[in-house]
Amino acid sequence: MKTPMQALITGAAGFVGQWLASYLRTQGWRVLCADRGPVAAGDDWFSCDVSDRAQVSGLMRWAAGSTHVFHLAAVSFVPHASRNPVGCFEINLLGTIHAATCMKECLPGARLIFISSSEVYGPPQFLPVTEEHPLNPMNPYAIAKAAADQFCAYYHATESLDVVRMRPANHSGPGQADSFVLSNFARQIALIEREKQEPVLQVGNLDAARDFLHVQDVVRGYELAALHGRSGEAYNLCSGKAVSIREALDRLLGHSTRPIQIEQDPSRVRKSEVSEIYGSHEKFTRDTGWRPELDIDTLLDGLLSYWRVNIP
Ligand code: A2R
Repeated sequence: MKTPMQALITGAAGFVGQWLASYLRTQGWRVLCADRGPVAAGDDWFSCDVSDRAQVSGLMRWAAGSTHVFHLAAVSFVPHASRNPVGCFEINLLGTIHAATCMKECLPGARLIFISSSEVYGPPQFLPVTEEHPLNPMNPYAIAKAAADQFCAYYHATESLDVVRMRPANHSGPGQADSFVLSNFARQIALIEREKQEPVLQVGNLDAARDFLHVQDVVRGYELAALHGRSGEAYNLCSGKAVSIREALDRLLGHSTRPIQIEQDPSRVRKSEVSEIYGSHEKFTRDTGWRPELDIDTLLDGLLSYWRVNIP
């Protein structure tokens, strides 16, 4: 009988980590989970702060037999990273260096799937953004991800670490924190429908256009990267289309059961906002066959349904 793949997921208690663990299990993987802080009961969970090398080494030993490490643990929200750049670098950069170097020692031969970010490209010099686009990260989150991404490439070249670097575009879906824009809008609509918020929706910059993916397409992509990605390569994971925040909001409002006004909140407008960005997933599609399957309406419907049942 074929030995099942064994995945170790760091950041497994987070938004994408939970989706990834469930998806991999449905695909027949054995899944081991790690996150910081107290862990869920069960022998498949391990508590580990990735900024502490001794803890990461302990994690890799605990996860003996893993064929793949999906490294998701990170400060994932850009404004939090900007408020605490030291913490961001300790987790997003050092945490990745610890994962890569400890894997070489404790899980030789295993593949690292490092979750980088499309933020590493910065303001686009051309569209769609391909993997050849220069890295020009513009905030501490993106700078730390870019450095970690480059460290993985270096460690592949010098130490033959089997690593695939994923650069996902914005992604969302049920369960995402409401600090992220689409989840935030959907939650506000659900609150308004329950009359727990005045019928006024607070927004930031609506003119920005972004490349959005459904989290289910993302985790399917991560599995394909694990199985078919070429070692050492970086891959964009994106829809290939830009949707303006205004359009996404209009579509969400179209599903609302109440009339809602829009109000701009200056504190929600991000500085040096890139007006439009979208990527090319051609390289990843060529190497793995992945294509996005869930459109923006499916994503928005899922968010609204989620918040309608998950606000207290
Ligand atoms: O911040 P917490 O306590 O919610 O925990 C987060 C965890 N994490 C850590 N785990 C181990 N050691 C650390 N020092 C550490 N710092 C944070 O990583 C959380 O449970 C997880 C990240 O999940 P989310 O914040 O929900 O992010 P999401 O959207 O699942 O993104 C996954 C990956 C990240 O690398 C993003 O930068 C990338 O996809 O877009």
